[in-house]
Amino acid sequence: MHYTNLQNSDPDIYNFLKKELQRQQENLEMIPSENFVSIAVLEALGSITTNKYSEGYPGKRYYGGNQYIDEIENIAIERAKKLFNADHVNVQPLSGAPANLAVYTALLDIGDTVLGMDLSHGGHLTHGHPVTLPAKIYNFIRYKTNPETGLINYDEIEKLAKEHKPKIILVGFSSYSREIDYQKIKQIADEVGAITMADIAHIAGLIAAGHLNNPVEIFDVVTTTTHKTLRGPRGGMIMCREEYADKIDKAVFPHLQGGPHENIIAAKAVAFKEAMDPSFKEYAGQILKNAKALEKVFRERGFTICFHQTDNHLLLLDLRSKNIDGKTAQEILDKTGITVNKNVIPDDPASPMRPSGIRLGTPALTTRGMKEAEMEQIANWIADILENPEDESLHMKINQEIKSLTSHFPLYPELSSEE
Ligand code: DSN
Repeated sequence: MHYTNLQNSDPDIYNFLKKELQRQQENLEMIPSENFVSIAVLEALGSITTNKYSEGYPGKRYYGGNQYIDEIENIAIERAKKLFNADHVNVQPLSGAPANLAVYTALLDIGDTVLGMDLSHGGHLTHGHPVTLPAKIYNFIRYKTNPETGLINYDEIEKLAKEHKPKIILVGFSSYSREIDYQKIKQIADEVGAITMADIAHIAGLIAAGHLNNPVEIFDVVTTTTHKTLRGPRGGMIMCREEYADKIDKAVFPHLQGGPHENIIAAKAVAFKEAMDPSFKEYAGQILKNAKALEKVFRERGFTICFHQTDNHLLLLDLRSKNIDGKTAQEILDKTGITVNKNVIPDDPASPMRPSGIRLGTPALTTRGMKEAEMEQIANWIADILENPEDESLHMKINQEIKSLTSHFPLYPELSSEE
């Protein structure tokens, strides 16, 4: 691995970075929130901008020496505005959870009500799960999906909105695989005078590429992470209408955060430029085709697909019909070289530590260049493994086949060396 200075100064960390690189290269990464950034993004992340403090915003910093940092942050903001057609963008949130907290801090008073999706139906911890701080500060009411249609229960949202008069109606999910009707939510919100908020962390890249509906043009506030399908560095971002800009900016700094991480902001700018390239539209389209290819095989092999189908980059499988739990499935797949995550299914009767499902997605494998044929092969391997959880010789055989497949889709060859 070409990190010669690190190799000399800190062999412990170097060795684990080398092992992690090999793990990423040899395994099939199918956690839908993960991806592989470009070398250019890695270079910006590892750049000298990490040395600089820059509390404040471009043109209004508290410390001197920020003339170039201002340029970098302004480029990131302008690119994000163009990419999503946003009025105002704050690129400083450290990640998705801080971005969501900043929106709540900016727009809610203590005790105010938010209508958000139930976690087991695809919602996110930061959307008011009882174990989180926002749930102690605000009043979260949860809606669910409709088992008949597999879709968000829009009728339930309307009923709950009329009953509870929320200050915010929140959509955006981490294991929901269907498209979202933002216009319908906006209409309901307008009827009860609620602010509309979307968390597009999982699907931001698919939206930026024009493949999924864009809530930024319809909603008041939209948060996202910049990794996942957007394929940038780990980080967060908030987009909003101009009328909320001042409140949002003040909530991010100084209410919640101190100095922004400008190396990450530089890397966000690089990733946004990459996402504007026509090749990114093609990449995002292939993510969708690959998810459909997985869905086809899992359906043929008798797996239960939560929410009936996928319209995006992920699939949530209910494993109960295969008599295996999500934790065991994750562990066996991990040993075989396929990385997925155990996940609760809607109204899961099992515990979150041993839930009934697994969640898997295609962004990372698509970055490696894999297409429908590879997805079909991989879905069949997963089905073979989960239908034969005790068959270790089968697992070993598949592991060899996975190593052979991944060797044909090189990852970070620039970082590998022959030592
Ligand atoms: N950890 C991210 C995910 O996997 O969906 C978001 O919390």
